[in-house]
Amino acid sequence: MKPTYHPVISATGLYTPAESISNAELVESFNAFVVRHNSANSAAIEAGEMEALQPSSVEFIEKASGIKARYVMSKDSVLDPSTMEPRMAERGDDEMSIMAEIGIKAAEQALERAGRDAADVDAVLCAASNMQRPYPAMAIEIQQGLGIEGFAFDMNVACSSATFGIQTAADYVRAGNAKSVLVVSPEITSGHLNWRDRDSHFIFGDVATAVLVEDSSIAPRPHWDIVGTKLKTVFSNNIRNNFGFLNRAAPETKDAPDKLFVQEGRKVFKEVVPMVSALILEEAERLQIDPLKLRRLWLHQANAGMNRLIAQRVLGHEANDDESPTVLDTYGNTSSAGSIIAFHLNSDDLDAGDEGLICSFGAGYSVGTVFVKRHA
Ligand code: CO8
Repeated sequence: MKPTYHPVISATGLYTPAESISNAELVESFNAFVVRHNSANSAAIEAGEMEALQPSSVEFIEKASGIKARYVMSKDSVLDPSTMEPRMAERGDDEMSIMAEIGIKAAEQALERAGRDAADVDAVLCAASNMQRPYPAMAIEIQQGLGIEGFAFDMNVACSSATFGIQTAADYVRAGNAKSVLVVSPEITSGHLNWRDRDSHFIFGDVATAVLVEDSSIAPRPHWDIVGTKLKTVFSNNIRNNFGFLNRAAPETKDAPDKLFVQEGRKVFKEVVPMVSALILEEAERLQIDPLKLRRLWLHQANAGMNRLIAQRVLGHEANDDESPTVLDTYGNTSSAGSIIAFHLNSDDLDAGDEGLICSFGAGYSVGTVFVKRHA
């Protein structure tokens, strides 16, 4: 008889950078940059040839997004008004790269929590918004750092990278091609955020997460059954970054705003909320899960208002913190890692049989749902 396999989440891991930036610190630095910029360009501004930059505000940031702070890998250079970007010393080819380093830290925690020896893992997926180089794959460096045999590759679906990674890992398990797969999401978003852009300078933070997806036959107890996964993409220019290897040498590339993260935040908000809620409800129906009975939602952490609306449409009432926990206030938007951090920090208290949903959404557009059930 053909064997059947059941993918589960055995454990998760989290790496949080040591340094955090509060909204007050961020706004002070941004506003110092605005004063410098406006005074350096005062003649052009007075002549009407250039618009004066406007200051940012802590109140706006908190009200519009729910973000109060974010962790970063390189605080001083991000806050210095003369740099306003992370400055991390380039490492030699014989040293471990920074994305691999933080990814490994998150992965080691997941392995430890699962009681799994790295040598027993079959594959590593590095699923993140940006890779620090095209090749060799970050995933293969992580694989080597952990001492894993088998195979590894990178995948990028922006904020949905981790959930797309979980489905990919689950599919390997279902097909019998792997029994233990690590999905690692090192998100150094500070490197592609435009810290000089008032509309978005407050959004992102750095972190790394790891999810160990395994066949139930080898999984530790308790674990999380993966009841069903669903992915969807619809092309949109509303979240975009044009930086790439084809324009790296162009003189206008440096400091060009379109070579960093840009978005039409309002349009994203309006278009993504219905798309995500509809996908969740359709998938719940297909899986014969009553959405009103979902014990907890671990949603992508981009905007508190967006999560409030999505949770309300799914659960049928305004969700409290227990039903839809937020990590946005302390971590900011950590791209694909957000829903995984929320799950990692807020899932141990659930009981056997409780059902919940990990859900991501973001650039592409891309949406990923992972319905899970606590297994004793
Ligand atoms: N301080 C004070 N005032 C401000 C500021 C500021 N910093 N910024 C804007 N304002 C002003 C504006 O000028 C505007 O003024 P007016 O009304 O006079 O024109 C007013 O505030 C309102 O501005 P907005 O319309 O922009 O404000 P919103 O209420 O729409 O809030 C948000 C802005 C928070 C960006 C909101 O639209 C939002 O969160 N939208 C959803 C965004 C989202 O989910 N994006 C997903 C992106 S993540 C992703 O997919 C991963 C991508 C890859 C990772 C990249 C890593 C860097």
